[in-house]
Amino acid sequence: MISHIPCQKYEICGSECLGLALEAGDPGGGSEISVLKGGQQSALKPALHVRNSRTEWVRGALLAVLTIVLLGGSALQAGAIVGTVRAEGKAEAEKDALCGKYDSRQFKFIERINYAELRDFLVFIDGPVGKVVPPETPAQVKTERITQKGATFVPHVLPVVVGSKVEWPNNDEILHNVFSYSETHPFDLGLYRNPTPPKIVTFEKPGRVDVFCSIHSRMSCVVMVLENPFFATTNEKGRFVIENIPAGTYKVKAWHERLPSKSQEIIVPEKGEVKADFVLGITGLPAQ
Ligand SMILES: [Cu+2]
Repeated sequence: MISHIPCQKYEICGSECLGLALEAGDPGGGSEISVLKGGQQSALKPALHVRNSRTEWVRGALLAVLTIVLLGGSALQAGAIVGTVRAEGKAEAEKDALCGKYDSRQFKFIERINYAELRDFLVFIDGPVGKVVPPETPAQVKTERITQKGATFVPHVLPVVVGSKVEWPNNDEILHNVFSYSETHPFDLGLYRNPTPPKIVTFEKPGRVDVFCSIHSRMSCVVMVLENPFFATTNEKGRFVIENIPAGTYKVKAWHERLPSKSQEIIVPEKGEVKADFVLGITGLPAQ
């Protein structure tokens, strides 16, 4: 049932409002408004709002202009960096393999790096950018036991903004001892297994933090503590996207834990995206 109710009487609308049509007991959408009707409280839903049309039009136009300025303004000031990162080994190194040097029993089981399959690249803007607000929810580095490969930290590379908390749950039934002797943030969580209260480390200084387990040789990971939130890890195809970057000129760094980093100066536009591709390898190191 639809009825017209003067708004001022029910103190729902502003002074320009001429009336409010309310539909009682409508099971459809819309938030319910409780009003007193005939001395009883009824659950009513707004179905039609009648206002002074001229005032409404002016108010609507002003709101639209304000919305365009606010949204358009922020969109115009932020761009994105998109691109790829891959690694490349030294071409001469393949000669040994091609000439059968690895066929002997002595070298047969030695694992060589497949540069084409390297993962865990990180791309970030080097240096501070604006005010940093660390996330309230701690990031997590879990331990996951993989059959015949030993315990593993997941993810292997964790980028966080400075001031972030990181939880270190042990999901295995066996003991682990998570520690780092890095200059950036040395810590030792001691021996523990699940269930235990979450072990948490807060990273207050920017830099690289290599983390190990004192029991299992294969267990290692890297926490990269960064000075701004503009970073991204690459996907399985080596692609990355860093979005909502304030327009400006930045030093953008591509990083891998076992290769020298490479930087590019990138001009982020006020709108749209700019491309940046990186190839990392053993280059740029001093010859001995
Ligand atoms: Cu361990």
